[in-house]
Amino acid sequence: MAEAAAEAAAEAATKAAAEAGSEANDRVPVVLAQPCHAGLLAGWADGEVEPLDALDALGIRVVPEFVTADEEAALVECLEAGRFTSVGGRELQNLGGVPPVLDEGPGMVVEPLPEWLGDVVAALNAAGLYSGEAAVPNHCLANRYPPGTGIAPHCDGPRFAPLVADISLGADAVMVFSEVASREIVAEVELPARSLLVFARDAYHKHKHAIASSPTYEGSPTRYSLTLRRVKRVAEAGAAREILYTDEGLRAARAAKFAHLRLISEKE
Ligand SMILES: O=C(O)CCC(=O)C(=O)O
Repeated sequence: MAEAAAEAAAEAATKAAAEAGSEANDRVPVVLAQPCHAGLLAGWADGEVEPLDALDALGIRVVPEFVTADEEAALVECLEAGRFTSVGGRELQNLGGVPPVLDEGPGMVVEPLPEWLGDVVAALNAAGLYSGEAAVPNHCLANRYPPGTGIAPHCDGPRFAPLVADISLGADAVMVFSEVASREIVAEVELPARSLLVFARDAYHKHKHAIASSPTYEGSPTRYSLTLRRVKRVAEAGAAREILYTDEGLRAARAAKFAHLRLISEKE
């Protein structure tokens, strides 16, 4: 009897933990070709290479056709196999865990990124984007923008290592960067479908970024984006067990999830 109760409690804990974190989606890896991108971004994140232009000097670069049309379709299929949560207008999936909102607490309970995303991270690594483990992404926010939605100006802030890789899928968009202090728009960056945007340095620390609402004409394509970042504060294994398997931990994880969703919805 006690065993059955313990089993039921464990099952409930596992279910609640899954709801508190990202959605399981065990699609096979999407294999990326793009050998021409190998080494393309080596030293870029640290500002060690000569900037190509003013945008690059700010810490913003776009790599067109980072994925092929076939790879784009396969990635969208993987996303559509997962469950999106609606936040304001935009819809999202947290892959890799739910980033902590508050400064206190044990940090993100890390879940493995889905297998289908593995080659995307490998491709970013092969492009030379990451100079050390401290920047390698452990989290991916997948956004889906139904017609008429976008994301309001915001900074990604200190929760993440200051290096963002953002892959656009399905439709083009424009990302607007504005100075935090003056609110002056400094760049309107075209993000064609299949491109990779990377931003770091001043673009990360001193600027907000936003995506204007997507078009609403009949048949307008849905845009998706994969935003890959490193969550800095992660729970140690012991703390993670406590979060996942105690009532108090689960309550805290749920509260953190709602706080995270509230923070995100403020960007609408
Ligand atoms: O959709 C995008 O390309 C940007 C998403 C974004 O800014 C975010 O998720 O913080």
